[in-house]
Amino acid sequence: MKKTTLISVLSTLPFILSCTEKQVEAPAALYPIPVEKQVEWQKMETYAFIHFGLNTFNDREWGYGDSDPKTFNPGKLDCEQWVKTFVRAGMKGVILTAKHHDGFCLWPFEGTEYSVKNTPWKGGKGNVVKELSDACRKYGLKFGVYLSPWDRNHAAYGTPEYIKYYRAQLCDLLTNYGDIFEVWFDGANGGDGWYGGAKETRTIDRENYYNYPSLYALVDSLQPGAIIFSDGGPGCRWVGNERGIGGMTNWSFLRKGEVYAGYPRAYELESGHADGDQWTAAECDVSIRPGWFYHPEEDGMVKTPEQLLDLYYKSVGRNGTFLLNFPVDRDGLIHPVDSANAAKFHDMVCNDFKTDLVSGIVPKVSNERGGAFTASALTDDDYDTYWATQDSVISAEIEFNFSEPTQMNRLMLQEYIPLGQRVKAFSVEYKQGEEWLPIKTEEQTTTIGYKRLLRFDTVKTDALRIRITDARGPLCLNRIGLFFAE
Ligand code: FUL
Repeated sequence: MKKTTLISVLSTLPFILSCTEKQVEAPAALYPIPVEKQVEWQKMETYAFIHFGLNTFNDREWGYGDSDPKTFNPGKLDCEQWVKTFVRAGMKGVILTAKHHDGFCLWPFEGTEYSVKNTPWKGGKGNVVKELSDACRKYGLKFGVYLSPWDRNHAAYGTPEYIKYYRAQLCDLLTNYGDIFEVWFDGANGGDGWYGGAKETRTIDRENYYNYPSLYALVDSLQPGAIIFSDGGPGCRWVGNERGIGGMTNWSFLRKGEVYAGYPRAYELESGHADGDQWTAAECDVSIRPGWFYHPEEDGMVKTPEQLLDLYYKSVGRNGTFLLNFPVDRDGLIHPVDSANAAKFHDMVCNDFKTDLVSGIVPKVSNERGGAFTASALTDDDYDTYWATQDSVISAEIEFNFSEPTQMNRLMLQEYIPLGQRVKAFSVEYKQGEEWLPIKTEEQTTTIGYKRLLRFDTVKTDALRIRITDARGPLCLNRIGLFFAE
């Protein structure tokens, strides 16, 4: 070798060395991906809904818009009691029906007489939106509002004038009550109503009447941190049923611009659109009683802690959030049965996930990207560390071995969603002797997303493996937990 060649080889050595030492790059994001506030919203997992208003006092679900405001008189109203109930139930926020379809406002909105200001409650000086938002701040809960687009009281409903009124209400709510984490645009719209005494049926063009894009822009400008809920998002979507149940296959995507309020194929919302180009995860709403509003005859029909736990697995456990409604009663309180059941439900969740059998255990994986993206990230407590495969690898096995036969019946899987949702199919097996047998579960093991929880028949085994068999791209999982719920 000539001397000059040797010198040039030697001079490139440091470069070659620094290349091999170079940090392994993270997998590229796989679109669509959530914005940061959507990830934070999904981490809330469970939050409460409140339906309260004139309907409460008139035994209605959908007030016609003509109930007398004088009937609204919650003698013991105490928003701190509501909020303490939610904190005790492990919930992270609450969304209030500031105005339901009957048009009655729980705050003294200037543009109408149909509000708390014309009720006997606190001599007309009360404001439920203020009291609840204050209580939320005091106890560390997030606060959100439901403002029904449909208004069966307003004389101008159906005309452009009503849209001005509606925007003014939204502005008021989003300006004067601190941070709002979610704004709820209900899908029920148009039909018969009192409408200032006209008592008629008014149909609107559901897709265009409200000019939703401009309403969403208004929300974004006033509350940039808020998630916008509607049947089709954009922030989060309705799950397509009011039973609180997400699809076993649940993509956090929708095809942009396709779903609107009253979308005829609502069943698609349970699973989302696998080929969607907009990140819009599912929110699973359900009431703790049959009705959304309080009816005394439903006092004996409150969902049991066991039923709520089942719904938790079918919502949060299927890549959704769980929005549980509490119908505040005529005293202005959450009924004791409802709060007791919600608290017990939370205890049951905590109990099911009390001891993570694989915490800190590093599983054996069939592929690893290297660098920071190692298998140890699967069982640490850091949300933002994750195991990833090499770019060309879209299936893998993850195996846990135990030093002695161990009982288990719950599995938790989490994909690192800031980089997208990827997994399409997986299976779970446990070892018996030399054989691998499938766990017995009623769940289809398809998507994972933010969180997937599997309940399966108890096994006692010294090894469990998860086989991810198909995905949209290289795998990125940040958490696996394994539990034994007694
Ligand atoms: C529906 C409404 O019509 C119900 O009254 C309730 O508010 C529920 C959450 O959404 O669309």
